[in-house]
Amino acid sequence: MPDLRLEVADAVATITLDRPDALNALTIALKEELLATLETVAGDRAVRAVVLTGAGRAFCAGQDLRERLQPDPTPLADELRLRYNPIVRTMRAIEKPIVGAINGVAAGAGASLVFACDLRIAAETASFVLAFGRIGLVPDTGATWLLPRLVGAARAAEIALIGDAVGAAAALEIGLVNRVVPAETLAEEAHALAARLADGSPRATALTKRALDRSWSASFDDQLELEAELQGEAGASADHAEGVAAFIEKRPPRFTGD
Ligand code: T3D
Repeated sequence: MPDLRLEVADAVATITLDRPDALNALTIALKEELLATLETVAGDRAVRAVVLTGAGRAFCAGQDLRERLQPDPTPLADELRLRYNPIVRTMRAIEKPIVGAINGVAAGAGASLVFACDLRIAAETASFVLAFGRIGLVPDTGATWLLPRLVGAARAAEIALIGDAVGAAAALEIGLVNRVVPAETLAEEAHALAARLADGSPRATALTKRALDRSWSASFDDQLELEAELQGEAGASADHAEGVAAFIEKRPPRFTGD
């Protein structure tokens, strides 16, 4: 897989978009590799958390605009349905937390990939730009749904309609990212955060991710019922029994995901 790297260590899969000369812009090949890698990671019980990052000075500059100038490009709507939407759907459906490690600029669909992560940790040098308007396009790949939920309607409108880049410090202030760290320590800190998530009960983490996602379109009563259902499932797991035993025995739990 030439445009993407996958490394697994400490139950953390790190996926690195690896086209640094083009700021990791998304070609058809890279989108297909990313989706296939997410699916592989989803099915690998040895992986309990994921880090998504970029090689070089950018996280991802969105659609590769040079590729779109090739003869007979896929119509935009089809490209979204065929390749972009399945990526962000998989990111939200995958039963493992995804930490975005934003090492530089995230633009267009690159920003959408960031929004689709569960947690976001940014280098001080990171920035976010919904570059779509500058090229006469509409924010896509989930951006119009995810961004208002992350930062609120007013800020989302400003970011989407005006299109100015949001720097790392501002992104932290508006809740777009969870943490900002020096660029030199980003990879290490993202890995450490993902490793902490990987230490938790995989079942409980997966169900918590599902509950948080469902809350965005559920009524309070629906959510109460969902919590009861998911708690029934979590409560019947070996991980719950292990968590309680570890607490009583004053030792760290050893979760298996069962
Ligand atoms: O299929 C569909 O089209 C529908 C889906 C659309 C989803 C989208 O993502 S649409 C939005 C596409 N992305 C953009 O419009 C962003 C374009 N890039 C930029 O605005 C700027 O490059 C950045 C703000 C991201 C960074 O600026 P800067 O000054 O740090 O870097 P640069 O000099 O502009 O770029 C460095 C190189 O990367 C340069 O190549 P060169 O001249 O050194 O050979 C540049 O052409 C290349 N590059 C940057 N972005 C893209 C790209 N090449 C292809 N596609 C890109 N998106």
